[in-house]
Amino acid sequence: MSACRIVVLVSGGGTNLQALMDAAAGGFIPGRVVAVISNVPGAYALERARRAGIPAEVVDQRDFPSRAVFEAELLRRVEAHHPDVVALAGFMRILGSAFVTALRGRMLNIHPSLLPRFRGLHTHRRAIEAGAAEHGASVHFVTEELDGGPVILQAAVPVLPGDDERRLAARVLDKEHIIYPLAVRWLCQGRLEMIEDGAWLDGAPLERPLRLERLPEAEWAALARRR
Ligand code: NHR
Ligand code: GAR
Repeated sequence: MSACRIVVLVSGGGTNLQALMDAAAGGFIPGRVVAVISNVPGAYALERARRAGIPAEVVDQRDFPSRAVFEAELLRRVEAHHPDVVALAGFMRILGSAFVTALRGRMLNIHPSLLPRFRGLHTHRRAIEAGAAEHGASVHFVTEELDGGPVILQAAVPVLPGDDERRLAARVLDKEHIIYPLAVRWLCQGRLEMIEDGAWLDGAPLERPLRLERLPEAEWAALARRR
């Protein structure tokens, strides 16, 4: 896929969106972000898209009578851009089966925990409360099961003495900005697939999620060449 078309769904600040746009603009991801769609009207991510000259759209759930009608419209708007990849980047609405089925194998999410630990919301607080020594982020294929799709790539950070939610979240976010562009690159390169309910890379099933810390030299070399 030489010019992979990427649609990014957002709800918030959009630092992961920024990482994806930068990675595509710099050639690390062989493709481009063709649209950014937010379910939250004032999201700063929309401003980031406009500054990059990328169409920014809002589909506000409050304008629709039900979740199903909202999702049908969101899907229509996503499909209008003919995406090869749909990236959830701080997207805060749970998506139903029609949406997920239509984009099966093409949709990724970045989740701020070492899945399968801490699915759902408030992951940093829950990691601190649980006394976890290690926390992190995961990129996974989106399936009907919330934060339950096959995990592709993870990065770990230590939980340090005196950490509060904000400090821990910032440490995790730095890793998100590395692993999300890398996973999107693989999907755009045609190296990453979801087969049945598993993630495959380079024609082999991932028996367990890859870890940034333990990636092969070639992947580190590609990361080092980024501008
Ligand atoms: N949809 C499906 N089907 N599967 C997944 O894996 C999804 C998904 C939609 C979003 C992101 C996820 C995360 O990374 C994500 C993964 C929102 C909630 C949530 O509870 C939970 C997990 C995630 C996103 N949302 C509330 C809802 O009722 C609203 C919360 C709010 O607006 O603040 O949709 O963490
Ligand atoms: C990120 O930490 C992302 O993993 C998380 O929200 C943050 C969004 O930051 N996602 C979720 O919690 C999804 N429920 P960003 O808008 O700056 O990319």
